Amino acid sequence: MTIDIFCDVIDNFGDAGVCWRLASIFSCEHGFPVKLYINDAETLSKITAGLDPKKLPCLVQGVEIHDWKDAETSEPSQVVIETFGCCLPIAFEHKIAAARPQPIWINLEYLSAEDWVEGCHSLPSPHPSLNVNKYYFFPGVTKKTGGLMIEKDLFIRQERFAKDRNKFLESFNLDPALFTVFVFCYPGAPLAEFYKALRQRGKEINLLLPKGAATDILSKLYEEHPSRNIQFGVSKMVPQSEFDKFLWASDSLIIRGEDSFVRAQLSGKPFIWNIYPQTEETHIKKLEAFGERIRPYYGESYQTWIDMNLSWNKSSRDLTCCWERWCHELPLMKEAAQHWRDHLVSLGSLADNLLSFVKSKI
Ligand code: TRH
Repeated sequence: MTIDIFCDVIDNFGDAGVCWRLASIFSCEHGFPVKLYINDAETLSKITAGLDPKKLPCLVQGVEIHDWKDAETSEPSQVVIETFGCCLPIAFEHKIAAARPQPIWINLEYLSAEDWVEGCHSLPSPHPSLNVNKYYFFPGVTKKTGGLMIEKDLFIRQERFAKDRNKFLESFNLDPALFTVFVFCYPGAPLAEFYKALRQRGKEINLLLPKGAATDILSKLYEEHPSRNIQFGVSKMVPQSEFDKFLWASDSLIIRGEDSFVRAQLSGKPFIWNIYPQTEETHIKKLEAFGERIRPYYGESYQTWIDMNLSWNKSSRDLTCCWERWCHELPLMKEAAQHWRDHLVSLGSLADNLLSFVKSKI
């Protein structure tokens, strides 16, 4: 099966991150020829080893990476995956409609745990002017959705990493015996409140941080109010294939957006989701909808989970008290996170689910 994936990078790393993960799975696990059309290869190159954004098209891990504009003069593959409703070039849409057999055209949507997703998943949407359907494919956390991207060797790699965990943390000058929190969040997160909570608690803690605006804020807070109980380990950006190591090495995770949020869930570690901010508090509705999905798995620790997550996403909340409860209930939370991970695995991998769907339409 030949596959095209279209990626419009809007901001940050999530758009490129989701597309690259999907492209890699199709290429490396299934051996399919994959073309990735992207409008910002520079961003992709920050999370992909071996990609020179100035030298396109190029082949990386079996994926042909093209500048978006190349699509205007290319023929569609058997499966065309538009991501996040990014709108394909008109000329390319015409070619999809005219091709025989017609390619299967998928729009891979954003992840949301809201109820309406189940009703819309896999529905066709007729093109307004061409004789072709586009199918909506929703990732999700329930049986009636497309599931999440899970590489076949993910848990084997996680298990193997366990013996390297201490060395990994030591490479950032962190003491592996300390409680370690990975912090990958937006600069608008309540970082001052978080830092205050860590100082007030007074227990020794490692913060593992990727370089970026949020880390700069935390570093500045540290300079202004140095605290001996807090150790910083700052990492440069690593290729996506290495990203999970941050999660596996940590005891609690603060993650954001979509892809790191998914990876955190699959790591089976307690996580706090700094959700991508939207207008009219839409993101809070999404956070609460997700909360309702995990509630049965979290049982007694659910209240702490949701209070903590709301604190990270609504600045008016008292974070110090939530953090105290979070640390206290960590063993319960860890057990819950693992049950939730098992549930996600039971849904099957999004790539497999998408292929089954495509086959049913051929
Ligand atoms: O970067 P994000 O905030 O991305 C987004 C975008 O804002 C996007 O517009 C929005 O649509 C989406 O979220 C919901 O967060 P996310 O999704 O977690 O993506 C980060 C990616 O970067 C993920 O694939 C992991 C990767 N990454 C690395 O590969 N190496 C690194 O060192 C780091 C820090 C991240």
